[in-house]
Amino acid sequence: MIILHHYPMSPFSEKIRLMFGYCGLPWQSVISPESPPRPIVEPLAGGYRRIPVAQVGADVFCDTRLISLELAQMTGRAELDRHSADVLSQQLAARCESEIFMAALSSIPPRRMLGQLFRELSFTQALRFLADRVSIARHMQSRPVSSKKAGPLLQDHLHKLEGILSSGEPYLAGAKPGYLDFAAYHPLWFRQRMGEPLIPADLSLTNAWYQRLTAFGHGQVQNGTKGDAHAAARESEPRPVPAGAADGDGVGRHVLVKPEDYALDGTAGTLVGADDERWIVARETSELGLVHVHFPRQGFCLG
Ligand SMILES: N[C@@H](CCC(=O)N[C@@H](CS)C(=O)NCC(=O)O)C(=O)O
Repeated sequence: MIILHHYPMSPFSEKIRLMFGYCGLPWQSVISPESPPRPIVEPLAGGYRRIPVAQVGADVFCDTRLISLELAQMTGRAELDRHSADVLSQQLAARCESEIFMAALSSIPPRRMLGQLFRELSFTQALRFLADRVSIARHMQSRPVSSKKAGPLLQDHLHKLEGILSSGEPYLAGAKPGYLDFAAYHPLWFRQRMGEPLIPADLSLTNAWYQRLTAFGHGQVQNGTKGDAHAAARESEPRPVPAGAADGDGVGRHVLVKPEDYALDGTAGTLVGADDERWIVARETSELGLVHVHFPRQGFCLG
Protein backbone atom coordinates (compact mmCIF):
# COMPACT_ATOMS: atom_id res chain seq x y z
CA MET A 1 0.00 0.00 0.00
CA ILE A 2 1.20 3.53 -0.69
CA ILE A 3 2.25 5.44 2.42
CA LEU A 4 2.08 9.22 2.69
CA HIS A 5 4.42 10.93 5.14
CA HIS A 6 2.76 14.23 5.96
CA TYR A 7 1.32 16.46 8.66
CA PRO A 8 -2.25 17.77 8.84
CA MET A 9 -1.46 21.47 8.32
CA SER A 10 0.74 20.91 5.22
CA PRO A 11 -0.85 22.43 2.08
CA PHE A 12 1.20 20.40 -0.41
CA SER A 13 0.12 17.28 1.49
CA GLU A 14 -3.50 18.37 1.16
CA LYS A 15 -3.05 18.36 -2.61
CA ILE A 16 -2.08 14.67 -2.47
CA ARG A 17 -4.64 13.72 0.21
CA LEU A 18 -7.35 15.14 -2.03
CA MET A 19 -5.97 13.21 -5.02
CA PHE A 20 -6.32 10.05 -2.92
CA GLY A 21 -9.94 10.99 -2.27
CA TYR A 22 -10.52 11.62 -5.97
CA CYS A 23 -8.95 8.45 -7.29
CA GLY A 24 -10.16 6.16 -4.49
CA LEU A 25 -6.75 4.61 -3.88
CA PRO A 26 -6.41 3.22 -0.33
CA TRP A 27 -3.42 4.73 1.48
CA GLN A 28 -1.60 4.68 4.75
CA SER A 29 -1.07 7.91 6.67
CA VAL A 30 2.14 8.35 8.64
CA ILE A 31 2.40 11.65 10.47
CA SER A 32 5.67 13.53 10.82
CA PRO A 33 6.27 16.64 12.92
CA GLU A 34 5.75 20.09 11.33
CA SER A 35 9.49 20.73 11.37
CA PRO A 36 12.65 18.61 11.55
CA PRO A 37 13.94 16.44 13.12
CA ARG A 38 11.73 13.87 11.37
CA PRO A 39 12.97 10.48 12.53
CA ILE A 40 10.47 8.52 10.43
CA VAL A 41 11.22 10.15 7.07
CA GLU A 42 14.94 10.87 7.45
CA PRO A 43 16.12 7.24 7.18
CA LEU A 44 13.95 6.88 4.06
CA ALA A 45 14.54 10.10 2.13
CA GLY A 46 18.01 10.98 3.42
CA GLY A 47 18.69 14.71 3.69
CA TYR A 48 15.63 15.89 1.71
CA ARG A 49 13.48 17.48 4.39
CA ARG A 50 10.29 18.61 2.70
CA ILE A 51 6.84 17.19 3.18
CA PRO A 52 5.01 15.29 1.78
CA VAL A 53 6.99 12.22 0.84
CA ALA A 54 5.34 9.07 -0.49
CA GLN A 55 6.62 5.54 -0.10
CA VAL A 56 5.91 2.22 -1.73
CA GLY A 57 8.10 -0.43 -0.06
CA ALA A 58 11.73 0.59 -0.57
CA ASP A 59 10.89 3.29 -3.17
CA VAL A 60 10.51 6.81 -1.84
CA PHE A 61 8.95 9.61 -3.89
CA CYS A 62 9.77 13.23 -3.18
CA ASP A 63 7.77 16.27 -4.29
CA THR A 64 4.08 16.36 -5.18
CA ARG A 65 4.89 16.72 -8.89
CA LEU A 66 6.36 13.24 -8.86
CA ILE A 67 3.95 11.75 -6.32
CA SER A 68 1.03 12.75 -8.53
CA LEU A 69 2.69 11.13 -11.53
CA GLU A 70 3.03 7.92 -9.52
CA LEU A 71 -0.67 8.15 -8.58
CA ALA A 72 -1.58 8.68 -12.24
CA GLN A 73 0.35 5.54 -13.18
CA MET A 74 -0.95 3.44 -10.26
CA THR A 75 -4.60 4.29 -10.90
CA GLY A 76 -4.65 4.81 -14.67
CA ARG A 77 -5.88 8.39 -14.08
CA ALA A 78 -3.72 10.19 -16.62
CA GLU A 79 -5.30 13.53 -15.63
CA LEU A 80 -3.20 13.50 -12.43
CA ASP A 81 -0.03 13.64 -14.55
CA ARG A 82 0.75 17.34 -15.00
CA HIS A 83 2.10 16.66 -18.50
CA SER A 84 -1.31 15.45 -19.67
CA ALA A 85 -2.63 19.05 -19.75
CA ASP A 86 -2.04 21.71 -22.42
CA VAL A 87 0.92 24.07 -22.02
CA LEU A 88 -1.15 26.98 -20.61
CA SER A 89 -2.67 24.75 -17.92
CA GLN A 90 0.78 23.41 -17.04
CA GLN A 91 2.06 26.98 -16.71
CA LEU A 92 -0.87 27.99 -14.53
CA ALA A 93 -0.39 24.94 -12.29
CA ALA A 94 3.31 25.78 -11.90
CA ARG A 95 2.39 29.37 -10.99
CA CYS A 96 -0.14 28.14 -8.39
CA GLU A 97 2.62 26.10 -6.75
CA SER A 98 5.12 28.96 -6.64
CA GLU A 99 4.00 32.60 -6.80
CA ILE A 100 0.36 32.02 -5.81
CA PHE A 101 1.35 29.68 -2.99
CA MET A 102 3.80 32.31 -1.68
CA ALA A 103 1.11 35.00 -2.03
CA ALA A 104 -1.36 32.84 -0.09
CA LEU A 105 1.18 32.53 2.75
CA SER A 106 2.06 36.24 2.74
CA SER A 107 -1.59 37.30 2.65
CA ILE A 108 -2.28 35.75 6.06
CA PRO A 109 -1.78 38.38 8.79
CA PRO A 110 1.11 37.23 11.05
CA ARG A 111 -1.06 37.53 14.19
CA ARG A 112 -3.63 35.17 12.75
CA MET A 113 -0.99 32.67 11.63
CA LEU A 114 0.68 32.78 15.06
CA GLY A 115 -2.64 32.36 16.85
CA GLN A 116 -3.45 29.29 14.75
CA LEU A 117 0.02 27.79 15.27
CA PHE A 118 -0.15 28.15 19.03
CA ARG A 119 -3.66 26.63 19.03
CA GLU A 120 -2.61 23.59 16.97
CA LEU A 121 0.88 22.90 18.25
CA SER A 122 2.46 22.69 21.67
CA PHE A 123 4.39 25.80 22.74
CA THR A 124 7.75 24.12 22.02
CA GLN A 125 6.62 22.78 18.65
CA ALA A 126 5.31 26.20 17.63
CA LEU A 127 8.58 27.90 18.58
CA ARG A 128 10.59 25.26 16.74
CA PHE A 129 8.34 25.66 13.70
CA LEU A 130 8.80 29.44 13.66
CA ALA A 131 12.59 29.24 14.02
CA ASP A 132 12.71 26.67 11.23
CA ARG A 133 10.58 28.71 8.80
CA VAL A 134 12.58 31.88 9.50
CA SER A 135 15.71 29.96 8.62
CA ILE A 136 14.09 28.62 5.40
CA ALA A 137 13.06 32.16 4.42
CA ARG A 138 16.63 33.42 4.97
CA HIS A 139 18.09 30.89 2.56
CA MET A 140 15.28 30.96 0.02
CA GLN A 141 16.38 31.14 -3.63
CA SER A 142 12.94 31.99 -5.04
CA ARG A 143 11.44 35.48 -4.79
CA PRO A 144 9.10 36.00 -1.82
CA VAL A 145 5.83 37.88 -2.42
CA SER A 146 5.45 40.93 -0.14
CA SER A 147 2.33 41.08 2.02
CA LYS A 148 1.37 44.30 0.24
CA LYS A 149 1.39 42.64 -3.19
CA ALA A 150 -0.10 39.34 -1.99
CA GLY A 151 -3.74 40.50 -1.65
CA PRO A 152 -4.10 42.07 -5.14
CA LEU A 153 -2.20 39.18 -6.71
CA LEU A 154 -4.58 36.67 -5.14
CA GLN A 155 -7.63 38.68 -6.18
CA ASP A 156 -6.39 38.73 -9.81
CA HIS A 157 -5.72 35.03 -9.63
CA LEU A 158 -9.20 34.22 -8.28
CA HIS A 159 -10.78 36.27 -11.08
CA LYS A 160 -8.68 34.35 -13.56
CA LEU A 161 -10.00 31.06 -12.13
CA GLU A 162 -13.55 32.42 -12.35
CA GLY A 163 -12.87 33.29 -16.01
CA ILE A 164 -11.70 29.74 -16.79
CA LEU A 165 -14.74 28.25 -15.05
CA SER A 166 -17.10 30.51 -16.99
CA SER A 167 -16.62 28.10 -19.91
CA GLY A 168 -19.33 26.08 -18.14
CA GLU A 169 -17.10 23.10 -17.24
CA PRO A 170 -17.10 22.06 -13.56
CA TYR A 171 -13.31 21.91 -13.25
CA LEU A 172 -10.39 24.04 -14.38
CA ALA A 173 -9.18 21.06 -16.39
CA GLY A 174 -12.62 20.58 -18.01
CA ALA A 175 -15.30 17.94 -17.45
CA LYS A 176 -13.17 16.08 -14.90
CA PRO A 177 -10.54 17.37 -12.49
CA GLY A 178 -6.91 17.41 -13.53
CA TYR A 179 -3.55 18.22 -12.00
CA LEU A 180 -4.29 21.95 -12.32
CA ASP A 181 -7.37 21.71 -10.10
CA PHE A 182 -5.43 20.15 -7.23
CA ALA A 183 -2.51 22.58 -7.64
CA ALA A 184 -4.92 25.55 -7.59
CA TYR A 185 -6.80 24.19 -4.57
CA HIS A 186 -4.11 23.77 -1.96
CA PRO A 187 -2.96 27.42 -1.51
CA LEU A 188 -6.62 28.41 -1.01
CA TRP A 189 -7.14 25.52 1.39
CA PHE A 190 -4.23 26.74 3.51
CA ARG A 191 -5.68 30.24 3.75
CA GLN A 192 -8.98 28.80 4.83
CA ARG A 193 -7.33 26.57 7.41
CA MET A 194 -5.60 29.61 8.88
CA GLY A 195 -9.01 31.25 9.28
CA GLU A 196 -8.82 33.65 6.33
CA PRO A 197 -11.98 34.41 4.35
CA LEU A 198 -11.94 32.03 1.43
CA ILE A 199 -13.20 33.24 -1.93
CA PRO A 200 -15.31 36.40 -2.41
CA ALA A 201 -19.00 35.47 -2.61
CA ASP A 202 -19.41 37.11 -6.03
CA LEU A 203 -17.01 34.54 -7.54
CA SER A 204 -19.74 31.94 -7.45
CA LEU A 205 -18.17 29.56 -9.98
CA THR A 206 -14.88 29.47 -8.07
CA ASN A 207 -16.73 28.92 -4.79
CA ALA A 208 -18.70 26.03 -6.29
CA TRP A 209 -15.50 24.59 -7.80
CA TYR A 210 -13.75 24.74 -4.41
CA GLN A 211 -16.65 22.93 -2.71
CA ARG A 212 -16.65 20.29 -5.46
CA LEU A 213 -12.98 19.55 -4.81
CA THR A 214 -13.40 19.58 -1.02
CA ALA A 215 -16.11 16.93 -1.43
CA PHE A 216 -13.54 14.40 -2.71
CA GLY A 217 -12.23 14.14 0.86
CA HIS A 218 -9.23 12.00 1.69
CA GLY A 219 -10.54 8.60 0.61
CA GLN A 220 -9.75 5.30 2.27
CA VAL A 221 -7.06 6.06 4.82
CA GLN A 222 -5.48 3.82 7.43
CA ASN A 223 -3.23 5.17 10.15
CA GLY A 224 0.31 3.83 10.12
CA THR A 225 3.33 4.09 12.39
CA LYS A 226 7.08 4.49 12.10
CA GLY A 227 7.30 0.70 12.51
CA ASP A 228 4.96 0.12 9.55
CA ALA A 229 6.83 2.50 7.27
CA HIS A 230 10.28 1.21 8.17
CA ALA A 231 9.21 -2.44 7.98
CA ALA A 232 7.75 -1.80 4.49
CA ALA A 233 11.14 -0.46 3.35
CA ARG A 234 13.20 -3.12 5.12
CA GLU A 235 11.14 -6.00 3.83
CA SER A 236 11.17 -4.98 0.14
CA GLU A 237 13.65 -4.42 -2.62
CA PRO A 238 13.37 -1.23 -4.68
CA ARG A 239 11.48 -1.85 -7.91
CA PRO A 240 13.63 -2.29 -11.03
CA VAL A 241 14.90 0.96 -12.57
CA PRO A 242 13.22 1.34 -15.99
CA ALA A 243 15.51 0.37 -18.88
CA GLY A 244 15.45 3.89 -20.37
CA ALA A 245 16.63 5.43 -17.09
CA ALA A 246 19.18 2.82 -16.05
CA ASP A 247 21.76 4.07 -18.55
CA GLY A 248 20.77 7.76 -18.35
CA ASP A 249 23.18 10.69 -18.02
CA GLY A 250 25.35 10.53 -14.93
CA VAL A 251 24.24 7.08 -13.77
CA GLY A 252 26.87 5.56 -11.48
CA ARG A 253 28.00 8.94 -10.09
CA HIS A 254 27.79 9.91 -6.44
CA VAL A 255 25.35 12.83 -6.37
CA LEU A 256 23.49 15.22 -4.11
CA VAL A 257 19.97 16.00 -5.36
CA LYS A 258 18.46 19.15 -3.87
CA PRO A 259 15.59 21.58 -4.38
CA GLU A 260 16.38 24.81 -6.20
CA ASP A 261 13.94 27.13 -4.40
CA TYR A 262 13.73 26.72 -0.59
CA ALA A 263 14.40 24.19 2.16
CA LEU A 264 17.51 23.37 0.17
CA ASP A 265 18.76 20.26 1.99
CA GLY A 266 19.47 17.45 -0.44
CA THR A 267 19.81 13.67 -0.57
CA ALA A 268 23.16 12.08 -1.28
CA GLY A 269 23.66 8.69 -2.89
CA THR A 270 24.47 6.90 -6.11
CA LEU A 271 22.53 7.91 -9.18
CA VAL A 272 20.96 4.71 -10.50
CA GLY A 273 18.35 6.20 -12.84
CA ALA A 274 17.98 9.35 -14.91
CA ASP A 275 15.48 10.21 -17.62
CA ASP A 276 13.67 13.36 -18.76
CA GLU A 277 11.33 13.28 -15.78
CA ARG A 278 13.26 12.03 -12.77
CA TRP A 279 16.44 11.15 -10.96
CA ILE A 280 16.64 7.99 -8.86
CA VAL A 281 19.19 7.92 -6.07
CA ALA A 282 20.20 4.69 -4.34
CA ARG A 283 20.99 4.87 -0.63
CA GLU A 284 22.38 1.92 1.29
CA THR A 285 21.23 2.42 4.88
CA SER A 286 22.13 0.43 7.98
CA GLU A 287 18.59 0.80 9.33
CA LEU A 288 16.53 -0.09 6.25
CA GLY A 289 18.87 -1.64 3.68
CA LEU A 290 18.75 -0.36 0.12
CA VAL A 291 16.24 2.39 -0.71
CA HIS A 292 15.68 4.24 -3.97
CA VAL A 293 14.72 7.89 -3.63
CA HIS A 294 12.96 9.41 -6.66
CA PHE A 295 13.01 13.15 -7.46
CA PRO A 296 11.45 15.09 -10.32
CA ARG A 297 14.05 16.95 -12.38
CA GLN A 298 11.86 20.04 -12.48
CA GLY A 299 12.72 22.22 -9.51
CA PHE A 300 15.73 20.14 -8.45
CA CYS A 301 19.42 20.16 -9.31
CA LEU A 302 22.36 17.82 -8.99
CA GLY A 303 25.16 18.89 -6.68
N1 LIG B 1 7.57 21.43 -4.43
C1 LIG B 1 7.32 20.71 -3.21
C2 LIG B 1 6.95 21.69 -2.10
C3 LIG B 1 6.73 21.00 -0.77
C4 LIG B 1 6.70 21.98 0.37
O1 LIG B 1 7.08 23.15 0.27
N2 LIG B 1 6.25 21.50 1.47
C5 LIG B 1 6.24 22.30 2.67
C6 LIG B 1 5.11 21.83 3.58
S1 LIG B 1 3.57 21.98 2.80
C7 LIG B 1 7.52 22.04 3.41
O2 LIG B 1 8.13 21.01 3.23
N3 LIG B 1 7.92 22.96 4.26
C8 LIG B 1 9.09 22.75 5.02
C9 LIG B 1 8.96 21.53 5.87
O3 LIG B 1 7.85 21.13 6.27
O4 LIG B 1 10.00 20.95 6.17
C10 LIG B 1 6.24 19.68 -3.47
O5 LIG B 1 5.50 19.82 -4.44
O6 LIG B 1 6.18 18.68 -2.73
